[in-house]
Amino acid sequence: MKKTAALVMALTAFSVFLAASAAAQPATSCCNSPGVVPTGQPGEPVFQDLAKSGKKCWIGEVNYFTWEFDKTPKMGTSILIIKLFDRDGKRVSDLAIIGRSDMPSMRGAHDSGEVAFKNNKAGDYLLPVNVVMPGDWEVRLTFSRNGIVIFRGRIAFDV
Ligand SMILES: [Cu+2]
Repeated sequence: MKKTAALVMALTAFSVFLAASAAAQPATSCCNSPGVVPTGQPGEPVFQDLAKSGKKCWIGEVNYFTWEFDKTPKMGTSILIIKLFDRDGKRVSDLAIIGRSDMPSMRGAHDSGEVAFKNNKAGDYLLPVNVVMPGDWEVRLTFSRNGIVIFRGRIAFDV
């Protein structure tokens, strides 16, 4: 009986201690929990949707380009071809272009990573795109001059 009473008293004292220490916590300690922080990375670059295949896509007022696939994309490898021009319509190849393909609906599942386009003799920029599953696909394009990104665009297509 005595033992029980002592235990009850000890528990009561402990509860009071817990309540006191909880009250002593700063009121702001609840904030900054991961759930409160907005998801998505701040400053994530925006890739604007490009004009249709064969249409002029302007990069500022200095260059424009057109894009096309060597064939309608289907399962397997298609080649994405970009032709770059100066403002007067003369073919140029003085920009670096990087492509990255993936399926938007399952981002990361088939991410190609950033792959540099390669120039052929005519100055076309070429990128093999590996379509490994039917569905929605995209290629994100990044254009750079002397290491500085000057344009980002996105091609979306279904297979
Ligand atoms: Cu997929």
